[in-house]
Amino acid sequence: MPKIGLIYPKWPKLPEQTEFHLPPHGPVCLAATIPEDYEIIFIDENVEPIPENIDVDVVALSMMLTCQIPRGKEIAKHFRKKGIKVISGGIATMLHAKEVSTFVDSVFLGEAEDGRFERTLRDWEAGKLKPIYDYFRNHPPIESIGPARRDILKKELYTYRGIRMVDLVHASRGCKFNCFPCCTAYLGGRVFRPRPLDKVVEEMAQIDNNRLFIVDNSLAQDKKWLLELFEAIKPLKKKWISHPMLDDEEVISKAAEAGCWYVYQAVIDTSEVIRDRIKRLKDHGIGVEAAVLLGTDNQDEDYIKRLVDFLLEIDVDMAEFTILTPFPHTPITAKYEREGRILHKDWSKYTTAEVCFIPKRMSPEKLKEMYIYAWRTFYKDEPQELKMARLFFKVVQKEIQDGTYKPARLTPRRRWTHLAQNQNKTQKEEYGNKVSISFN
Ligand code: B12
Ligand code: SF4
Repeated sequence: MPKIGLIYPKWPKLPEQTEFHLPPHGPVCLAATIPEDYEIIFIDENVEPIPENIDVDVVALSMMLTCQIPRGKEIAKHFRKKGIKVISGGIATMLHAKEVSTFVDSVFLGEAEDGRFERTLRDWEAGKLKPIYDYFRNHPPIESIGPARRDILKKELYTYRGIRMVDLVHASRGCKFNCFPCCTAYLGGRVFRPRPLDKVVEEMAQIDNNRLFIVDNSLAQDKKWLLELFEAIKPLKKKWISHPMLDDEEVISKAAEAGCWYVYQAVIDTSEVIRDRIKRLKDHGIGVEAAVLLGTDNQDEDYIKRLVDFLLEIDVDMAEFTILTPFPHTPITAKYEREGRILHKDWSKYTTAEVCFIPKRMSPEKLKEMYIYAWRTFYKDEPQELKMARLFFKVVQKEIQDGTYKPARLTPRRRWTHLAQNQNKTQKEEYGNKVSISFN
């Protein structure tokens, strides 16, 4: 039986954010497309080191973020030196296809379903692996997306304070919008592709976790479909979080009934529109984590201060501040390139915690200072852990109400102590010599 090493390279978390890890979704979906006659050895480097003696016949490298590229390159180099072929795929592979093709044996562009990755592996078995498998924007039929293979995850590694985090699932792919900082339009060609609802319900029902993250790009694309989705998943009594949702009274009310626990909501300004939108969500008992992008051309130092005051005023449950980053294939990058405002292409710094472009109304240093200011000021009176605990309490209350609450089974103390001790360490400090692959 061939052994495939499915590897998800480490990426730096936002240093200001409480560190926890969600199960990677791309790899578990990819795993569902790997033929049954393969043994899958899955390593998510964010939660465990690549074992020194890892024994695999072929490597599938899965990269979602630009900042995973440098580490992916090291990993590929390591395996290729041993004569093991490396096939790379995932969002960051598509965004950096040319560069990735210089350090792996084969780049796979696009989605893996409908037998596409299986055929790639059969080519490898026959010694006929091609340098490129190009399915970019040539999407497989949406019905071919099967349930993700969550059995490859070591569940005890995805906990926070001993409590299991959310499991990830998606009900649609693609996004019809084309927002300035986002590459989804490039990846998907602005096509919204909902999955058949019976398949979504079946997959959600199978997940042995009551708490889910519906990771669809946007739940604001099709009102009719949203209402059908919520109706279909309501009987499961799952509790879920999501990216932004359509600001519509009926949609929000049905989402709450269907178990919506909290949503990420982009907060771009201090307008009444945003204030009302957040109030609407909160009125329905839905928590709000504000996703706040810092460094847009309309922002100066005072604007950011006002934005933080506004978030405190409207009492969002949590806030995630990120620095606008010129990721490849986004509308904003095309503009900044034209204007000569990109500072560098050191992908390891494309984490959204670093300034990689010249802001319009501040120096890069000032923007970084304001980013730190935003995190510190927002969490000054009530630390992040406490706000997280409050949000968690919301889901517990909802579960108690509908009888789905199960007291948490804590992970073994030894493991938790290890995680707690290593919370803010870099991978090198944390894993040290336990990792066979050297860090340059
Ligand atoms: C879900 C998601 C997240 C989740 C990730 C959860 C997880 N553990 O997986 C969370 C919320 C944590 C997250 C965080 C961030 N995200 Co995000 N996220 C997404 C999102 C919406 C969907 C990704 C996804 O799961 N898709 C569904 C899966 C099934 O698709 P897939 O990964 O493409 O996998 C398929 C194929 O690619 C293929 N495949 C995958 N791997 C491999 C490997 C091989 C070998 C092969 C053959 C095939 C293959 O098989 C799969 C099935 O077909 C994307 C947008 C998008 N359109 O994709 C943004 C996206 C990836 N995120 C993005 C960003 C910027 C971020 C942040 C850095 C900033 C932010 N706040 O948004 C943060 C991280 C901050 C930090 N440093 O801590 C950017 C990436 C930009 C970049 N170039 O780096 C994206 C593209 C959105 C955007 N704004 O443009 N994100
Ligand atoms: S930011 Fe969200 S809504 Fe906008 S294009 Fe990207 S995925 Fe779609």
